[in-house]
Amino acid sequence: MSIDIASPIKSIEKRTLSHPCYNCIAHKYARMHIPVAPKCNVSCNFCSRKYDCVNESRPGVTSQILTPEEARDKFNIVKEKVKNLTVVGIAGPGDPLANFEEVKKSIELIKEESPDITFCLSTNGLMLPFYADEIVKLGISHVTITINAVDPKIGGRVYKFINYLGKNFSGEEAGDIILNNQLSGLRYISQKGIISKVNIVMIKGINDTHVPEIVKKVKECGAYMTNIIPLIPIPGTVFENLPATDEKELNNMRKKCQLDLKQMFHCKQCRADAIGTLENDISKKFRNNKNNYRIAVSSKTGVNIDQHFGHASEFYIYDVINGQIKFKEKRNVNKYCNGIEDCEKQEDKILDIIKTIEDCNAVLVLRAGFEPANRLKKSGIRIFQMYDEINSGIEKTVKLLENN
Ligand code: CLF
Ligand code: SF4
Repeated sequence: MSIDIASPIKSIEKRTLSHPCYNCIAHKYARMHIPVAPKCNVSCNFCSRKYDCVNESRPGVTSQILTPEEARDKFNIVKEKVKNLTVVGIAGPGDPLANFEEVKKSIELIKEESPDITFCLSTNGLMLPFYADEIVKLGISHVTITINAVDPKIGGRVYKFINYLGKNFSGEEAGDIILNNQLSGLRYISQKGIISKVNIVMIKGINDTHVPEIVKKVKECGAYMTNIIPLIPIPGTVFENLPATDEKELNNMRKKCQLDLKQMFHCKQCRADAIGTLENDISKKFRNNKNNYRIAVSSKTGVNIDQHFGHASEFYIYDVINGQIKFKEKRNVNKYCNGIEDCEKQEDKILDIIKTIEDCNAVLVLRAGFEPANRLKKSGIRIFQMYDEINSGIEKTVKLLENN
């Protein structure tokens, strides 16, 4: 059975030949990522959700989220300027299948403008069996699935948790659920003629010796190639203290696995808004300077930034999306600063607070002690001490974050 991609236009073989990731000699062609997928349905132990999905992107990078209409408009601008553009990819900043409505709409809108363009998508695979038919119908010809283990026990060490059909799972149970869906999804789309690549994050002490087994298994399920990528530890994540994957060991592993299946050696771990050839990213030219941020505010009433960090029993969480400040929610925490007798427990309580706001880029407080400020910094959360009205404080903070 083969995929029906508005056929007379381009065969799947031609699309693969002009896809710069699937074919290393197609380096003269450009791809464009549209960052329309902010949410994720799993929590990988190497991921900080302040940034783009690390399963496909470079760690520590944040892309500006677009609506489907904005993605279409940006595509039209890029298409005009980048004549060698062959591929539109969706690789985050979260998981495309956790944002399927936005992904679907974006593809439909872009297809109306340019029916000949190749569509590519990268997912953690949890929801692949649910959306596989829609993916085929939309004419997405190339799909990447990140599979970091084919043993649920090992998978259970890679994910902090997965959110599956509204429920959180962790450990081996999570590893089992996601693996079943990844492999059945991979088998299904491969049978339908989609060309699939499997990304594997090589993590020392977790799955490094297991990588050849993953490659063999995904080959059996129909994968066209694998892309073994390095772990780059990010501060504030469970794997922050693991070593970065050694480049030599990585290349040796790729060479070893090449005997079983085609390997990618030229991946750039690019941004969720990357544009251009793999060698020359020109996304900066097409980006406005506004990034997206999540900011926690310590406030007594929700009007002013007027609460000491240690006295906060709740934080007001705001998202700044494309420069617009939006209130998201209130989050409760245990106070840690109850008096001198509680001092020995402070350590844990600071950790509780940090966990409550770990997905935030910054926290705004009236004052904070040296110890919590230090711990927040280590977790990658910037702390700003000020007395101000909340919106005004956030605006000032965003300026500081943009300039830094
Ligand atoms: Fe993008 Fe990924 Fe498609 Fe390529 S990237 S969704 S397959 S169009 Fe390419 Fe970038 Fe490596 Fe990805 S270099 S991170 S492999
Ligand atoms: Fe992060 Fe990507 Fe894993 Fe989601 S799938 S937790 S965005 S690395």
